[in-house]
Amino acid sequence: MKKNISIIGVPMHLGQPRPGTDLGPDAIRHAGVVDKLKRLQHDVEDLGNIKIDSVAGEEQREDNLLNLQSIIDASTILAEKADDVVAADRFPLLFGGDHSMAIGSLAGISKHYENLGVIWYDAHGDLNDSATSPSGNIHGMPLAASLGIGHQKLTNVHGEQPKVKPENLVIIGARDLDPGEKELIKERGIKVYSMREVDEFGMEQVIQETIAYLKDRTDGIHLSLDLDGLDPMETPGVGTPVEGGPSYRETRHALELLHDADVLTSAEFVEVNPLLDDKNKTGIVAANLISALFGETLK
Ligand code: HAR
Ligand code: MN
Ligand code: MN
Ligand code: MN
Repeated sequence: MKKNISIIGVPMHLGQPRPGTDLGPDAIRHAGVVDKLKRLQHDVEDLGNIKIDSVAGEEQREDNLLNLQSIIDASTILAEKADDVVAADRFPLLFGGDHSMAIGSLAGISKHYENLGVIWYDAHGDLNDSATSPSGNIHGMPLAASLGIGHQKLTNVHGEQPKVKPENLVIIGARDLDPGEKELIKERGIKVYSMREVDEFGMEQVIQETIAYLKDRTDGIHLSLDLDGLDPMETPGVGTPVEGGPSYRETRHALELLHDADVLTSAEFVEVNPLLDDKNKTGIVAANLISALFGETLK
């Protein structure tokens, strides 16, 4: 199916302390993704990168939250942009940038859905708040914030309501959850396919079950794919690698299945850090995964 895709680059780096994720969107572009999508017959517009402050000098930290105010400012701008893209009936495709950007993307996109489904493909749960976070890094908190949990400034971006309901969420590939995140998952009944389950059932079944689960209860589905969800042997350009993840092949197959089901209404590819990468391996993997999601087949 031909899609009208609007790319938004989000050079977000404020959600964690390592420099380089601000270069992520351009690293994905340099892997040729726009041409690939055009060759697949999609209508593609690249809106460029949103403007994000570089924090010079003293680190801002408030209530165990690194760069809180700068992240709110960037998230507000991103939410408006993403909202506009959905309002124009186009498919938002976001390139990141650290995962704190999902606060803004989900806030903007969810405005248009009563029950937005979310597939969170990640080694991490990103379900911390300032009390449970071991780091104070907001890239470990976007999913909690989107559920309405955490600092009010984070949960109130682009509207006070929770952006996502816990029953509309599926986490895939988790293998590094903090104690508070595990508690929250139990308490809210969040569906998680940890690596244990991915290994046990296989990616094919995990994705088919995910689609079946979300299809009936949601009116749109957003994919948030953290490149650290994959095994770091294949995506070394990430700030918080965790061994024992799914391969590029398994992940690519997951995205091929999502393409065939034609259920996604928005997507983001995040945590690409070219300064930690090896010859843009991670940017290239991201571009290839995006191509698979939009119908490229390897035959
Ligand atoms: N759970 C840890 C924390 O909150 C590490 C989070 C790492 N986050 C990301 N996004 N890379 O998934 O600090
Ligand atoms: Mn460039
Ligand atoms: Mn993440
Ligand atoms: Mn992660």
